[in-house]
Amino acid sequence: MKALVTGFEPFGGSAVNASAEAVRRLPARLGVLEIVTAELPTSYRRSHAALAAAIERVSPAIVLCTGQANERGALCVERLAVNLQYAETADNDGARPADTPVVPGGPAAYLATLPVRPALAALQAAGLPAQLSMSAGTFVCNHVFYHLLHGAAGSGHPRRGGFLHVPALPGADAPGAPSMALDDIVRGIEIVLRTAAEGSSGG
Ligand code: PCA
Repeated sequence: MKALVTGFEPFGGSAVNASAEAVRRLPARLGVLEIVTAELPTSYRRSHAALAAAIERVSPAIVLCTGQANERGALCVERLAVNLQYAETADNDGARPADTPVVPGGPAAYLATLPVRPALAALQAAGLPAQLSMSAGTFVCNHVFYHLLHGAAGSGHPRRGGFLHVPALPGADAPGAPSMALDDIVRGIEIVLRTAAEGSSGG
């Protein structure tokens, strides 16, 4: 079974993005899963085409997109992608949409098709700070997540799609800002992938 896992390039003036660093460290195989990784541009205009091209190339059963959420101190299993774009600060192309839809005429929201509760339970059982999240925001992460689920709703591929927001790496942000060690982020992504491979598609 193939899984495509994506991270994002740095954005907002940061030199690193924890999601891309973690995704680069994933093994090529994880139990029954063959893992293929890709790094997406932090761009409203270019990110979903890069994701669609990777899905086309790999034909994965599972797609897990990951991104960094600066203000969060836990791994956040996202439940919902919304059809709304609003940027506090510009993306890497200088775009700052203000309340525009991701897909004009598309549904207001999609639910993740990964088993989110089993993923949360497995993360917590491993001792990692984790929570379910009802909002991936309105920036490029939500944009990509919405496109992933919108595409899957139309084509049936991938069967399971989800999004994991990860904290920044220690020292990458202002002193005292929430962070998580890279090894723990990598372990968290692996746990979500294993759960997606095993679990039901409910949750
Ligand atoms: N985080 C941003 C976009 C890229 C990333 O890693 C977000 O949360 O939307």
